[in-house]
Amino acid sequence: TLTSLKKLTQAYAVTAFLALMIGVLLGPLQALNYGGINVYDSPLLKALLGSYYQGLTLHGVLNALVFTQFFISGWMLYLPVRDLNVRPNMRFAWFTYLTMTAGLLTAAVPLLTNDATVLYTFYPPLEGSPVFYIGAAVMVAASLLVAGQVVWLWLAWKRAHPGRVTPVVTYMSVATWLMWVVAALGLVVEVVVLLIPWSLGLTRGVDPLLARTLFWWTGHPIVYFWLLPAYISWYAFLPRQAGGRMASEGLTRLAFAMFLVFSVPVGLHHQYADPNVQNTWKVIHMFLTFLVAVPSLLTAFSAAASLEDAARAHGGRGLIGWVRRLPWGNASMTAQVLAMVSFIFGGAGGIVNASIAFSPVVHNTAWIPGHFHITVGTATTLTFMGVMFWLVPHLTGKRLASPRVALASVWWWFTGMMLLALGMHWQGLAGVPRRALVSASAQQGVYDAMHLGLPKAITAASGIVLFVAAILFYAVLWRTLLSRRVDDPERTPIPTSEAISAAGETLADASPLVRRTEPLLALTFAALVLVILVYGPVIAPMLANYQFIPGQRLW
Ligand code: HAS
Repeated sequence: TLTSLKKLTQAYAVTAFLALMIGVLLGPLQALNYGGINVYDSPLLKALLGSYYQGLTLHGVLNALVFTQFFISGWMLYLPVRDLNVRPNMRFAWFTYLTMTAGLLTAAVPLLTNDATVLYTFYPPLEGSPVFYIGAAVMVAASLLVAGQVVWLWLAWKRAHPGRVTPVVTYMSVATWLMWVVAALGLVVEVVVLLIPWSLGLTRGVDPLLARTLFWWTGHPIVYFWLLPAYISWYAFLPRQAGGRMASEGLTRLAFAMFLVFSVPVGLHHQYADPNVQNTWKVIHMFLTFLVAVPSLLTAFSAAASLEDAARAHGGRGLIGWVRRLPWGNASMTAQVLAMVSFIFGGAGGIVNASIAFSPVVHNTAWIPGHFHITVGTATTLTFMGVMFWLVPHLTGKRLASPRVALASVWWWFTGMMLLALGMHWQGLAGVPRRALVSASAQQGVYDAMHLGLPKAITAASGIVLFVAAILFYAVLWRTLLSRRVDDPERTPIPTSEAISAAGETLADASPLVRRTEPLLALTFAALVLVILVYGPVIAPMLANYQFIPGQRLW
């Protein structure tokens, strides 16, 4: 079973990183566009891509949706199974992987033929081929099957171990999967009930406002579905990699319990500009958004505490001088710490976005892609890149090829993303829109008149820096994967950390915090109730006023 499980995890991870590789190659085209250089008009790209929007759709779907979902599904099945030492039904697990891959291949056809150029948000009335929506639905359904399998295994473990505290890695994984189940409901209803019948021509039209609302029901918590698997690494594995211990198991559990309850009822912060939604509800979603930032602030505290603990244990001194004593030669640790550093800015920007008073300044401008490249592009992606440096040797028994190149690749990635964020936030504040071919000659004059030479140059340069980072990273990854097996894979163990403040084995001995956060199913129920309370009054009038708007095509 273990060999099969490792192969499955490898299959998920390799599929994810293949998707990212294609998506990342399209990235510099976007960055150059915001640098005022339109490479989409070059003969080669004209032959390959239907338009800027097709390139942008592929970039967003592959990086944000496909890469994340495949990596996370493998990662968050593998970790709890190893943590609990249970035997999953491997046939079912492989079936799920194959279903997800079938969904991906199905959705890929219209994406590649320019029949689903609807961007990764697929807002109606922009209309794509039904094949795209069906493929996407199958992919999401497969992720829910993984969720079901993990929750099932955890419940079986609980039955077999009454009175025991769920081990912390499993706790974090199950909480994330349960959050995703509540979160995915919006997207499932949008795609299955609204978009698929509409794109098949079975309904007269679709209501864009209702569809967007259901989309953001899932669309905001999906960012925590991308972030929390990285947090699992920051909490459970990074401390050991840095030579130290997790700060507090209780605090870790509290953070994940809060994410489970508060991640979903916040989606209206993406819709402040939408008409026909009462301001009261927008403001309520805003306050709940501020609340869901709290577990990230707890994480910032815990992560910094465990890094400081590690560095001081190795002779680190001074208020911030201890930082030098972290093992900066370790590419896996470095990737994750750099991901955290960038996330300080990404998180702060998120709080600006969420503030209803600031939102009109930044909404739909280049600021927003600036924000999400130092969240999903680093906190998530750079962390997963760092994880791969130990996960691949652990799964395969192969040694990491060229650790120095691996180290260089993560510094290049971090630098590229920080430059991109700087250039894009700057341009956004000046009013440059997002999702637009700003380098097209018709609009060029407007942006030239804005004297944005420096931020444009920074953005264009970031695309090149990220391109180099990707070449370095993939050279290491493919060389490692294609090398020969030299070790027993278990010689590279999962770097599970001990905790300074552990939870204890039994619920009877555990602290009140650990005991109260243990019932994850009850917390899921609370999350559902909260979602119904804050979405019910928003969605009910939309249903009563359902509008049939015909589809439009962008390409
Ligand atoms: Fe966001 C838009 C608000 C987090 C991703 N976001 C987006 C979009 C994406 C995205 C993809 O309220 C674009 C969607 C689209 O296409 O339209 N976001 C937030 C808020 C947070 C947040 C409040 N976002 C994320 C994360 C993402 C992500 C995480 C991906 C993984 N976002 C928004 C809003 C919009 C938005 C509005 C809509 C904008 C609009 O107008 O359209 C919060 O969760 C952030 C909390 C985070 C923190 C930071 C904690 C810091 C940590 C690091 C500590 C560092 C250490 C390092 C310890 C408070 C944990 C120590 C260093 C040493 C060297 C020792």
